[in-house]
Parts: sequence; structure tokens; C-alpha cells
Amino acid sequence: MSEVVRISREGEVAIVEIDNPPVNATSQAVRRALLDAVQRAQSESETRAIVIAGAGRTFTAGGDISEFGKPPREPHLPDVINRIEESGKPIVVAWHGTALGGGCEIGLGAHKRIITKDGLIGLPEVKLGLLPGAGGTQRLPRLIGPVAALDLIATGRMVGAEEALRIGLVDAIAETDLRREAVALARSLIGQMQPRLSLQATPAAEPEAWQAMVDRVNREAKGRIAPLRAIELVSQSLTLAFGVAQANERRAFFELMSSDQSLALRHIFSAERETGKRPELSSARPRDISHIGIIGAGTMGSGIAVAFLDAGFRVTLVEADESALQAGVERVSGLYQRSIRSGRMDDATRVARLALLNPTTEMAKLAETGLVIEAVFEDMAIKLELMKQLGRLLPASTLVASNTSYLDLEQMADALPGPERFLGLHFFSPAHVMKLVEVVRARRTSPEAVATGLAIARKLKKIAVVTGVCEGFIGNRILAKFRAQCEFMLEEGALPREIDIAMEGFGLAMGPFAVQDLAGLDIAYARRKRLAATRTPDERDVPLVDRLVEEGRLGQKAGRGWYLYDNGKRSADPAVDAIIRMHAAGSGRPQRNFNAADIQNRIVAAMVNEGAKILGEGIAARAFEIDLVLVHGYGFPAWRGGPMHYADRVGLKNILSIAKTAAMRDGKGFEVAPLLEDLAQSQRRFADLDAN
Ligand code: T1G
Ligand code: NAD
Repeated sequence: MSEVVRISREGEVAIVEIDNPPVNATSQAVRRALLDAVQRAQSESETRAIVIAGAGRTFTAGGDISEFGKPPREPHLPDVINRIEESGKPIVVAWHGTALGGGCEIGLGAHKRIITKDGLIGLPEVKLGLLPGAGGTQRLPRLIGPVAALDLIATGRMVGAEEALRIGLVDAIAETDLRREAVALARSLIGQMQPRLSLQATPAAEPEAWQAMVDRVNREAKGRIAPLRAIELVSQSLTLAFGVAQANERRAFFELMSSDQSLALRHIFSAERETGKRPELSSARPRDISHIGIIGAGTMGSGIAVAFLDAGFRVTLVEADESALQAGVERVSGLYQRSIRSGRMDDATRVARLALLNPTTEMAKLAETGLVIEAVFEDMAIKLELMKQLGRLLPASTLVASNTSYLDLEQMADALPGPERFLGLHFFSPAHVMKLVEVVRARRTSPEAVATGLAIARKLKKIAVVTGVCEGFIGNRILAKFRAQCEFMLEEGALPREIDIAMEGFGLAMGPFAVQDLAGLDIAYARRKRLAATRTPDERDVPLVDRLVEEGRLGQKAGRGWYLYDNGKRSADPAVDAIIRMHAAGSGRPQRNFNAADIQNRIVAAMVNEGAKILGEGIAARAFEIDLVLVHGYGFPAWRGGPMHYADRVGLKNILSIAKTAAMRDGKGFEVAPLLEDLAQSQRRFADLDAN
């Protein structure tokens, strides 16, 4: 017997335990050993019931992702599960940690299911562009009904023990000792006929509830194919024999496995896990910090405070004066109130979190913290003054970070005694929700400070990407090129809604003009004013934002920006169209019609080209990090894998040719990245760089 599965015994109950760290993935060796163990227990006369359990921190995370995309090797999981289900001796699954994908499906093959109080169950395949491929789409509807099953399969969300009990996904929640209670449950089943889900009919769905769920899944799919296949397969559990539908499920699983969407989503999954691993930091020890300071409790400071409080940090929050402090504390409480109203948090948790918050106007209190993050106004003079003040107040070892979006971190580092302890921690708004943090390494930032930034991001359950210093770091720098193309297109005959519709069609959560209205046009305006001094006359520049802002069109908050807003409802504004048309006519640029593909290609090529510059300059170390920034910070569809992965798929030659056209058309507004040219000419991909 292989070591990945062990058998032990409690009297007449055999305990089959999967032990394949770190997450007990159902690799080929596990499947083989599990099958052997179950068959052995079947044949042993002293065994009268079986418990299947997992060793270590989790039952199993399901299929082994490192095997995905390779030819499947026997025994296949559906067959193993069918053998489990057919067992004449009762089989109980004992779930703890996470029972995901194949781990959930093993449990659906068993005859009873018991879970720990903090256990989680789910079929997350859809998040990897897949469907459950070992009977999940057929057994789950038979167990909990088609509506609830479609909900779980199409969203991939995990359910906790209580919900699982309520919807009938588990039979019991272990009170104290999962193993002992699972054995007792198995023992109680000895001698009885065991239920087999595959032989049961799926309970009929209430037609309205089913249709509502189907509509929801269709609406939320937004270009993803796997959720749509889920509708099809769960429907088949109502109409087709189990064996026929299971064969269809298996076929769909492999079709999806070789789809571009699954490849892209798996790329993002592995990028998320690789980004924090940086060979150059392997000898840097992150500091153990549990108390942090935040200066400025505005939009960002309050959100950052909540992110840290939620992760159990003590937070000292500093504001300029009492009234600003009070407003800041109200913002923090407001964020918690919202969580309570939406049912995501209970009051006791809110009280416990707020007990970790220490609001103050005394900067000196920051001396007790291990890291201070400044989130004051985006104004260099204020930030420089603050750095000097921190230099006087803080012990020399306290780390200092800035949340600036655009200001020069090197200049701030110059103002702080001990610049090696200084870094950027660029959170995204709303900071307690958005998963991304750019960890910015300035020239003198120590490896220890970067490693600490990464470790802290991990504690916040955020995705951290290390970036060097440049205007806008990785994300906003690419965004600027993206936005520039949008505005160039307005000058050449496109309208905001055409661009928004095209980009939503590409899979962006929201079109770029709608996003700018939401954020406020004044932000772009202020940045344009700041950069005006260094802008040269040969640089292509479209001053439409200036026109709009100067007319009071600040975006949604003013009821008008690129669009008109009536009670939050967006509509096109003929006055804006007229401004754009007039500007376009005066620009002397040839006017044309844009179709969705033209718009998408131009924008994506501009993003990829800038990404290639960022890589070429060493601002980002790996192409997948750029993908993570765009997916987690800017709504780029994960199922397209981020711009660099997408470019690899469509071919860098195509991207290069669009970039060259752009360079001819836009002059200094667009320069082809040498790295893009290089890779395209030598027929390599961005992924090849990452592999080296
Ligand atoms: N296969 C292989 N390795 C995996 C893995 C998996 N399924 N899941 C995690 N790992 C590795 C991961 O790369 C990392 O490695 C380490 O485990 C810790 O993960 C027929 C076939 C389980 C909730 O989609 O959602 O079943 O970086 O950092 O935050 O239907 O991992 O340390 O080298 O994420 O505690 C496949 C994916 C369904 C679940 C744990 N399963 N995993 O989160 O740790 S498809 C999934 C997760 C399927 C059948 C098919 C999470 C987690 P390293 P981590 P974590
Ligand atoms: P904000 O205007 O909402 O908040 C700034 C706060 O800082 C105010 O409450 C102000 O009272 C306080 N403050 C100013 N000077 C201070 C001082 N000397 N001591 C203590 N408090 C002081 O601004 P914001 O949007 O939260 O932005 C803060 C920083 O975060 C900026 O550098 C900005 O570029 C960056 N940022 C903003 C966003 C965003 O979407 N808003 C996103 C990422 C980063």
C-alpha cells in the first residue's frame, strides 16, 4: 500500500485516510491507493464499515492541478467513486478543512457525510473554467435538488457546515471529535441497505425557482462558458439516465480542460500562488508585525484600516485634527455597518474588530507600531514634511510605507532618515475589498522591507505584486496607456458608449468611461495638470477631460460626466457627444467607424505594449505579475488570463502589428516596446521569459 493513503482500524470500522500534503490532492497515486484501500476493506471479513478521511489540514482540495492538461491516467476518479458508492459495506466520509472538487465528489459517492464545524465544501471547478468531472453534476442535484446544486456548481462557492446541513449536503456536524463521530456513524449503518445517489431520481425542481436560477447563472456568466455548461449538465440530471449523463459530464470536463478559458484561469491560479515567491528574497526574514499605524483616515486610510483590523492587527489611526479624526472613525464604522446590514458580519465581530482600533491625533503614538502607512492627500509637499516628522518620531527600525498612486517614492525616501526601511504599499479602492496590493521597491528599499510587505499582504489575504518605481507603478501606468487610446479613439470618431460596450463585451466588469465617471473625472484632471509641465508639444494629447471638468462634469457624483445620471441610471449625453464631435472635427484626424474588435484590439495592444516596456525595464520581474495586477486591480477578465497571457494566446506578431500601426498614428503618444518586438520576431512568448 502506498503511503498516500493509510488504513487503520477501530474495531470493525476501517479508516481510510488520504495523506498527500499539502492539500491531499487526488493525484493518480492517491486515486490508485484509495481504490486499493476501499477494495481491500471490502474483502476483509473483519471490516464491516468504512470511514474515508483526510490527514493534515484539509480533507482534499480535489483534483491535482499539476496533472491538468496532461493525458489522464487510470484509475479515473469517477470510476473510483463509482466503486465507493457500490460498496456493500457502509462508507462514511469525514470532511474537515476544505472538501473541494473531487473531494466533495468522493463524499457524494459515500453513503453518509459528516463534517467539522469549521469545514467547508464546494465544487470550485468553474473557477478554473471547468465543471465537476467525477459525478458531481449528477449526484449533487440528486442529493440537494437541482436548484441548490446549480447554484453551487455554477458559482463554485464554498458552503460552511451549517448551510451544508440545512440544504442536506451533510448528514451531521461533528460536535467534538470528527474521527470518533464518523466511526460511530459508520457503525450505526452496519447491516443496512446503503443509499446510492446514482440510483435515485433527482427531485423535481419548482419551475419558477429553477428558471430564476438559470437566469441568474446566464446573467452572471459574462462571457464564461463553464457556468453555461453547468446549466446543461444539471438539467440532464433530471432527464437522462445517470450513466449517460455522467459520460456527458466527463466529455464536457475534458472539452473545458482544453479550452482557452480554463487555460487562462489556471494561469491566474498558479500566478496567484507564485507571485509571493521571489528567489532574490529567499534570505530576507520578514518582520513579525502585529501593530500598524496609518496616517490619514480618508477614503484609502479608512479602508486600509478595516483590511488590517479584519486580519487581527492592532491599528493606530492618525488624523490631522479632531474633526478629521472623528470623520475618519465614522468612515471606518460605516464600512462595518455596511457589512452588518448585508449580513456578512455580526455585531459581536464588529465590536471585537473596533476594539483593536486606536484613533488619535498624536503622531507620537506611532512609535509603538512596527509599520506606518501614510495615506494623506496626494501632495508631495505634505508627504515630504510627513517623512521628516516620522524620521524624528519613530525608532530607526520602524518600517514606513506610502500608499501614493503617482508621486515619486525616491523623493520621499530621500526625506526619510533610513530610506532602506521605506517602501510603497499601493492599495486599491475600496481597500478592504480589493485583493491587490502593489509592493513598491524603491532604489534603497531593503529586501527585508519588501519581504515584510509581502508577508503582510498574505496575512491580509491579498495578492501582492512587487513593482519598481515609475509613474503609476504597474497598474496605473498601464491604465494610463489604456485610457489614452480610449481618448484617441474619441478623436477619431468613436463615442464613449461604443468603447464601453466593446470593452464590456471583451469581459471588463465596466467600460472605461463609466469607470471614470464612478471614480470622478477630477482625479484624471488633477493628474493631467500635474503632468502638463512636462508634456511636450509633439506628444499626442486629447484634452477632452479638461473640457468636461471645467464644465462641472465631474462624473457620477455631479450627476454628469461622460454620461448623464438620473438616480444612478446612466444614459448618453448628447451635449457630450457634441463636445467630442466638435473636438474631433477640429483635430484634423481622419474620422472613421469603429467596430468592437477594432476597439478591443487597440486597447489590449496598448496594454500589452506598455506591459512589455514594464518588463523590459525590470519594473515587473515576471509577465504573470502584470496579469495579476490587471485582473485583480482593474477588472480585466480572469478568464482571458490577463493581458500578457492573452497576448501569448493571440500571438505576439498580431499584437506587434497593431502596436506598429499605433506608433505611426500616435507618434510620441505610442512607442513600440523593444521587448515586444524582440519576442515577436524570435517567435517567443511572455510565458517563455517567465519559464527561464
Ligand atoms: N492541486 C494541486 N495543488 C494544489 C491544489 C490542487 N487542487 N490546491 C492547492 N494546491 C497547492 C497550491 O498550489 C499551494 O502550493 C498549496 O497547495 C497551498 O495552496 C474531477 C479534477 C485548497 C482552498 O480548484 O482553492 O477536483 O504554492 O496557497 O490559501 O472534478 O488552494 O505551496 O507550492 O492556495 O490555504 C480542483 C484549488 C478542482 C481547489 C487552500 N481544486 N485550491 O488555500 O493555500 S477540479 C480546486 C484552492 C477537480 C474533479 C476535478 C486552495 C485551497 P505551493 P494555497 P490556501
Ligand atoms: P482623502 O483625501 O480621502 O484622505 C486623505 C486624508 O489624509 C484626509 O482625511 C486628511 O485629513 C488626512 N491628512 C492629510 N494630511 C494629513 C497629515 N499631515 N496628518 C494626518 N492626516 C492627514 O485621500 P485618499 O483618496 O484616501 O488618498 C490618500 C492617498 O492614497 C493618496 O496618496 C492617494 O494617491 C492614494 N490612493 C488613492 C486611491 C483612491 O482611489 N482614492 C487609490 C490608491 C491610492
